[in-house]
Amino acid sequence: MRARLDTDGYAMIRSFLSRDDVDTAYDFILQSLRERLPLAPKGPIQKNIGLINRQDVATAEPLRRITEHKSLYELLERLLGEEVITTGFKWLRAVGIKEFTGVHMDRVFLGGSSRMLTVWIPISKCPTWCGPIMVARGSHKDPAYAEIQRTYGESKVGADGTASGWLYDDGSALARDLGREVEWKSANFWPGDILILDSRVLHMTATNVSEEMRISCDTRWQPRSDPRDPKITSWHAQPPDMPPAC
Ligand SMILES: O=C(O)CCC(=O)C(=O)O
Repeated sequence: MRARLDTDGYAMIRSFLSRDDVDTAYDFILQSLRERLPLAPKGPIQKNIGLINRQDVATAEPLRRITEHKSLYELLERLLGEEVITTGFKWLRAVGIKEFTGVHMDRVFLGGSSRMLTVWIPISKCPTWCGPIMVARGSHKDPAYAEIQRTYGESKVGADGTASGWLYDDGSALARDLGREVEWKSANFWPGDILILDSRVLHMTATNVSEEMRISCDTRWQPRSDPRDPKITSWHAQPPDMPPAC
């Protein structure tokens, strides 16, 4: 998996998290949204849902059970070779119809550790028509991207990554400016799958052309001993195992 991340800039693992836990988180999110928004009883179709501002939902127990699952700490620890921490803040997104995320790399949004990794967690079903992540394979280290890495990759952008800080809105602009094809990789994602991303790999999402919200959560991980981005005040380490009950 380390070799895969190094070569491609991403690695996907199918059915890594418990499907039941992810479905429970999905139901909890829907219920929380319904309390504030007049959603249709089935498959709500909306724009600007604003879930990214609901840290009360993003950090609630049903979400933390997946976004900070023990198995994720263990995986990241093995990938990074030492004890890891994750941001208390979670980028929980409900992406409405015709919405998408533009081309960007995570490094410009979150500085600190150069070894930071993202774990993207689809919470709703996310086949290609619901707007899953697309990764420009190898863009974190391929010399063809050196200029972008030197300029955009070294910049710091402010906000939350819902629109500002994108290199392009339109993914085809990347190939045009590079003057060569971009190997965009994507997949149909299902609850339980995860995608790990290098902080320098360019990625975006497809447009959600379905009639349902695409719900997913981006989580960020780094070695505990590395510098931390001061924008994030709360970091979580793996809680110690509880002793078995008597
Ligand atoms: O889910 C999205 O719309 C964007 C996710 C993303 O770009 C990330 O996790 O870095």
